[in-house]
Amino acid sequence: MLDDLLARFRQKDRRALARLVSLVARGDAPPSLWERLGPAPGPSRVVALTGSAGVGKSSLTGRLIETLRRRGLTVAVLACDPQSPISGGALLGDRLRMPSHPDDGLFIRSLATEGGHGAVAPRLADLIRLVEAFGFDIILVETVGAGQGDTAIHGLADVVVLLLQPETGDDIQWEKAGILEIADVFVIHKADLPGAERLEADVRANLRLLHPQPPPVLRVSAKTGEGIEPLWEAIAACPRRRTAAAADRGLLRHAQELLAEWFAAAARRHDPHLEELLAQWRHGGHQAGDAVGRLLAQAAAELMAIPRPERSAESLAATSPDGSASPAPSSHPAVPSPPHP
Ligand SMILES: Nc1nc2c(ncn2[C@@H]2O[C@H](COP(=O)(O)OP(=O)(O)OP(=O)(O)O)[C@@H](O)[C@H]2O)c(=O)[nH]1
Ligand SMILES: [Mg+2]
Repeated sequence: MLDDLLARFRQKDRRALARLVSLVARGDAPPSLWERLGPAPGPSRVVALTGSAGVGKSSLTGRLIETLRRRGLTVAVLACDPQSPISGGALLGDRLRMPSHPDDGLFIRSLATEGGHGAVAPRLADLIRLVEAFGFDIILVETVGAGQGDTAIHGLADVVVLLLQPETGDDIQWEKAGILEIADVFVIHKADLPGAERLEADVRANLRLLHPQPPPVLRVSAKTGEGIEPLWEAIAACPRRRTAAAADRGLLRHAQELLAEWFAAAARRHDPHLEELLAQWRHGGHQAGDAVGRLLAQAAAELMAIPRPERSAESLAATSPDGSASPAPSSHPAVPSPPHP
């Protein structure tokens, strides 16, 4: 069954995607799914919209979908919904429904948050990985701003957009611990309502205290369409957080693999320096930090002394600055290309 699903998934069959999303969301996906899925065709931009219940996240998601589809970008929506496990357009309100003629560039799924991290559905990271492997340009994630869940989404999304609305009578809606720190873009939503200007001034003043270079603050209304295009411009201008972090981890992984490879080779050829160090280590002659320092120094001296242009070029090429895997196949089995972030 999985074979068939994966074959159809690779042919961009959205029904197969929907089935796999259900499997993963329920925690029923076999572990082998991930290696068989293969790398994503390209990194998606994951954009999280967060904010209190009723602030207009779904309505704004609907507007963003229109803007993105007009630009020819494909969009997946994962809506973390505390109440409803039902899928589809009802969640997005009257303004946006699932297209009756399936739009191949759009996939919408609502996910129950029960059992997840506050506002975030369980297994959201895997679900993002799955829809990314399908090849969507943009993944929009709706989460209810519930403090803890907001922090969880920070590591999963490239860009976190926080929605605030005027005159809720809830003065501390945006002063919750941590929320100002994690958002990359601030939306004063329902800007058609009175009080938007004052809220914007308040938010800007607070952000200036926190950040030397405050993030963008935009007035937006899903109702009138005000500010939608500038909002997308601001989101698109944010660096891809996931990819930078993945590239950094990739460098560390390369270093670990190279060290392990050197260690195995030196042991095989009975390198006298290594054997001496190991003998002392076995007899408790070194503290761990000291022994590690000597080991690294030996490895570094050898690795730096031997010119290996093909290896260093390969290592660098394996992770391009945007974090994507190099198309050039690695000829060095010990230094594999990093998996797609
Ligand atoms: N005045 C005004 N009302 C809006 C705007 N956007 C959404 N609303 C209204 O706000 C209410 C909540 O909108 P949703 O889009 O469902 O908000 P949400 O944040 O997704 O809500 P939850 O998913 O329940 O947390 C609805 O009654 C919308 O019609 C806006 O720009 N201006
Ligand atoms: Mg909603």
